[in-house]
Amino acid sequence: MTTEYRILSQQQAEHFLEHGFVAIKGCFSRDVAERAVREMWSRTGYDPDDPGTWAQKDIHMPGLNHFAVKDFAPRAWGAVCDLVGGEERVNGTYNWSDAFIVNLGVRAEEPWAPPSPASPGWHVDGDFFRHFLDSPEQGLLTLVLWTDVVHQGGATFVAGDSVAPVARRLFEHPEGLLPGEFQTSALVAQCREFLEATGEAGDVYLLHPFVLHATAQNTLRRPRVITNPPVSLKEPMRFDRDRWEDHSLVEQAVLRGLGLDRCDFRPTAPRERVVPERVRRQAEMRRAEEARLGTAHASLGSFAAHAAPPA
Ligand SMILES: O=C(O)CCC(=O)C(=O)O
Ligand SMILES: [Fe+2]
Repeated sequence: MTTEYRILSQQQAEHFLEHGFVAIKGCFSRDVAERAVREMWSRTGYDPDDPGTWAQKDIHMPGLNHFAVKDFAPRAWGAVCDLVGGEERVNGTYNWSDAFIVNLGVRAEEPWAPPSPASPGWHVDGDFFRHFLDSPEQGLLTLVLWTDVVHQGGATFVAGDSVAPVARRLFEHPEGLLPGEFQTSALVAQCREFLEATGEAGDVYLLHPFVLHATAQNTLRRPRVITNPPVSLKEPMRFDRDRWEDHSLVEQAVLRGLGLDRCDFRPTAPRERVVPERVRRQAEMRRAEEARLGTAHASLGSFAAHAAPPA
């Protein structure tokens, strides 16, 4: 029995189960992306034409403006619903923001090395909660591309076959794992499928929340801008639904990774929020941006109002 999806083809659904992600092309226009990137530059205070001013190479900006994906990028929204098992499973309004992650030349001085278990920084997203196999806080990992992103130009490193080892680790730890407790080196050592998440401004990668990924080298020093807004689920995932097809694609991928048809998972410790160091750092960055931009700050985010998805 096959499920009808709003946006995804059967092939894309199968690709997600097999490789941990789908890429949805052209979710918003290049014009809107360019406006967003102009705002990013004015917030940094760097001169886009003078790399000598790019003091920091890996910038994680605070989100100042939030906007509904449903309006801004309807096809991305439809695909998110397809992956998590329907709109009714999404918690609240799914928003994106201008919390830009900018790679201006990470490890540019080192010779290029393709993604491999030896690359530094492999992690799963979700630095703000204790992770269980069924956690609802990070329903999907999303990479929104605001610039063109090219080979050797800071395209996020992705381990496409990492869902299974991460699922097994979480299955073996019903008490949950804090963000630093995954021991990702041992997990990524089990992976063989490494790729760079390249694409064009306006493309969106939707990845399984268990996909290991890492900040990439940008030996080209070509400015690369993305965001990574999580999707939050209303309820924890379930792996014991009455019919197989009632499981979302994300849940099906977990069961596939575990080699099980169903599983009655119960956390043995309470769900827990964690306040990451990132929150304090970003509050500080926000104050620095405000001091530099003054009232101009208030008018940022207008790019979102100009969204007109390409035909
Ligand atoms: O900059 C990137 O490509 C990845 C960033 C990332 O994975 C994160 O901030 O969680
Ligand atoms: Fe990440």
